[in-house]
Amino acid sequence: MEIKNRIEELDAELKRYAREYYEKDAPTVSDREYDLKYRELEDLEREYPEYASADSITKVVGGSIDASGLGKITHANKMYSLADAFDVDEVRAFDAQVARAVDDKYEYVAELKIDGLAISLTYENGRLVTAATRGDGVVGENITENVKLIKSIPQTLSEPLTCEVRGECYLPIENFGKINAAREGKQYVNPRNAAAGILRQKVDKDETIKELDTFIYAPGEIAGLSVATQEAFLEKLVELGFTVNPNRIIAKNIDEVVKFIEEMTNLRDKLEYDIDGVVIKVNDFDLQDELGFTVKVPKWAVAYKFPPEKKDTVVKEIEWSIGRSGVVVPTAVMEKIRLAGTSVSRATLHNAQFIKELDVRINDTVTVFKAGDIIPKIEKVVLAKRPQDSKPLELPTHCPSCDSELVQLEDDVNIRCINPKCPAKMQEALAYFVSRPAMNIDGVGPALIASLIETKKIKDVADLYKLTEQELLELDGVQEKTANNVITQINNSKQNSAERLLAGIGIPGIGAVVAKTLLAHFKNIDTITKATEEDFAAIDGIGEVHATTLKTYFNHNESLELLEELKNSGVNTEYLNDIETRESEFTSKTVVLTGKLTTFTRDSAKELLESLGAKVTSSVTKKTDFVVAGESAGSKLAKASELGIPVLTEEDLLKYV
Ligand code: 1X8
Repeated sequence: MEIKNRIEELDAELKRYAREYYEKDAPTVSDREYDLKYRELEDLEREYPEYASADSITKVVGGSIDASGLGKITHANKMYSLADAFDVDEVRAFDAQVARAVDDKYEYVAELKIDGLAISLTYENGRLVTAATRGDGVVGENITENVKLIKSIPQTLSEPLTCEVRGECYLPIENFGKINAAREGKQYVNPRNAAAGILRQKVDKDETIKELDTFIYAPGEIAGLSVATQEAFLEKLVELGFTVNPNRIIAKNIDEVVKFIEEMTNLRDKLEYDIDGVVIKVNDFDLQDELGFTVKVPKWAVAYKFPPEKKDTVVKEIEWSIGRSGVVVPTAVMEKIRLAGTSVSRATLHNAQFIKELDVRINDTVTVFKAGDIIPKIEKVVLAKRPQDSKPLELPTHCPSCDSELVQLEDDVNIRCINPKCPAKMQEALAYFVSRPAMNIDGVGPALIASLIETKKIKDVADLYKLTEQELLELDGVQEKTANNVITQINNSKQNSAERLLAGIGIPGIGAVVAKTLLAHFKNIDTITKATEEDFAAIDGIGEVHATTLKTYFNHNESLELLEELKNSGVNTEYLNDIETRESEFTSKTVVLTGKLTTFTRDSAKELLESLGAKVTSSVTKKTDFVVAGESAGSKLAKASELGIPVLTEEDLLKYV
C-alpha cells in the first residue's frame, strides 16, 4: 500500500539525512526540508500507527533508543486480535461454529467494540507496575509513565492482586474537539489517532494525557482472580477499581446478540466515544479454553464491525485543480460532517465524466461514505432534496492556473490543460520527474520546484539540467551546500538507465513498470520514438491503450524536441539495466526486504533480487517465500517467524552479486 511505502521511504530518507548531519557533518537537505519530512512521517505514523516501524526515526535517534524513548515490553502472553464479522450472517456463522464445537449449553457476552488503542496493564500485589500498548501483539511499547496520568486507571487495586488486564484507551469525542481546537499546527484526524498520538508520545507530563479514558474488558493473566466467566470478570474489574463499559448483555442465543447489535447500531451516534462494532464472546472461561485459538484469533470470540457509515451533506462548491498531465481534477467542497471518526468536507469527483454521470450540482444533498474507511466519496445525489432552481454543473472552459483553454479529447473522461507551460501542471510534472520511481533526484522538493517555477528559472524538465549553482543561490533560503548538492544530484541523474527518463516525462499511463518493459525491448529511447503502434502492441505487457498513447505522444514535435534537449544536456537515453535474469533459488519467488541494510541500498538489493528472478513485495503474507532482514528489523520479521517463512541476511544475498 502507498501509505506504508511512503512511511518506509520517509523513515529511510530521514535516517540517511540524520547520518549525514550528525555523523558525516555533511547535510544534503535544508533543515526546513528535513523538518517537513519529519513532520510528514510523524503525521503519517500517528494516522496509520499500524505501519509505523518500532525503530522509526521518530522514536529512535541516531540508531539507539532515545533517552526519552518509550522502550519495549514483551507481553506475558500474546495479545490476540479478533476475527471480524462484517454482517449478521457472519455472526450467525460464528455461532454455528461454536455450536458444532461445544456439547453443552453456552451463552455469550456481547460488549461494545471501542475504537481506541489496546493496552495491557500489569499489577503486582495490587500495584500498577507496567503498562504497554498492544504493539504487534507480542511486543508493545512501554507506556507506564504516561498511563499513570490517566484517571480511570487505578494505580492501586482494592485487593493486593497480581494480574494482567487488557482494555482500550480512548479519547472522548468532546475532548478530541477541545484538544484539536487548542492545537497549533496539524490537527489530529480522529479521536483514535489522537489517542494513539497522545499515549505514545515521549513527553510524559503532557496535560493532554489526562484527557484520555479507558474501558477494561479482557483478562491477560488472572490466575489469582477466581472468576469463571467473562461477566463475572467484568464485575470483578469494577470491584477492583477499573472502568468497565456498561453497555453489554448476556445473550442466551445468537438472536439476542443480533438484537443487541441493532440496538447498539442506533446508540452509536449518541455515545460520547467512538465505537466500531460489537464484540461477542463465549461467556464461560472453561468453554473458551475448550474452543481455543487459531494461529491468529480466538475461536470463542468474534468482532462484529459496523458497516461503513454513510451520511448526507450539502455540496457548496466545486474546486478545480490541475494534476500532473494537465488533468483537471474536480473536488466537491461540502458542509462539514462527522463521518466514521473524522470531520469530512471534501470529496474527489475524479473527472468530468464522473460529474456527468453523478449529475452533482451546487446545493445538492449527497450521500457520503468512506472508501477503505479512509477516503471520503460521494455515493449518490439525493434527488428528492434537489433545489427547484438547480442547474447542471458547468465544466470550466479555462485552466484555473494559467487560464488557457481546456480541452477534452475523444474517449477521454478528463478535461485537460494542454498548455505545456502551465505552472500548476509544471509543478506536478516536475515533482513526478524527480520522484523515486522516475529520475530519483533527491533534494529537489516541492518548495524548491515552486520557487524555480515562480522565478521562471525553469519551465520544463529539460531546464533542470541547465540550472546553475548560482541560479539556485539566488533563491530564498538556499545555502551553498544545498545548491551544490542539488546540482550534484541533478548531474548524477544523467547516468540513470533510460527507463527512468521515459517514466519521468509523464506520458499518460506510462509509469516505471511499462517504461522498463519498453526499454528492455527497444534498448534506447531513440528507437522507441520511431516505433509504430503495432511494434508497441506486440510487446508482452504493453496494451493497446499504451500503444496508442505512446504513438500520440511521439507524434508531437514538442515531445521529440524535449527529448532531444534532454539528450543534448547529457541525459542518458540508453537502457543500462540490461541484466540477464539468472535462474536461481529466487526465480519466481516472492521476497520481502526489511530492516536496515548496510551492504546494499534498498534499491540495489531489490534490483539484485529481481535479476535473480524474484518478485520483491512490501508486506509479509502467506505467499511470501523469503524475508531478507537487515538490522533492527521489526514487525515484518516477527510476522515472518510467525508464518514460518525462511529469513535470510544480507550476507546470504552477497553470494549472488
Ligand atoms: C478489542 C476490543 C475488545 C472489546 C472492546 N473494544 C475493543 N477494541 C471488548 O472485548 N469489549 S476485545 C478486542 C480484542 O480482543 N482484540
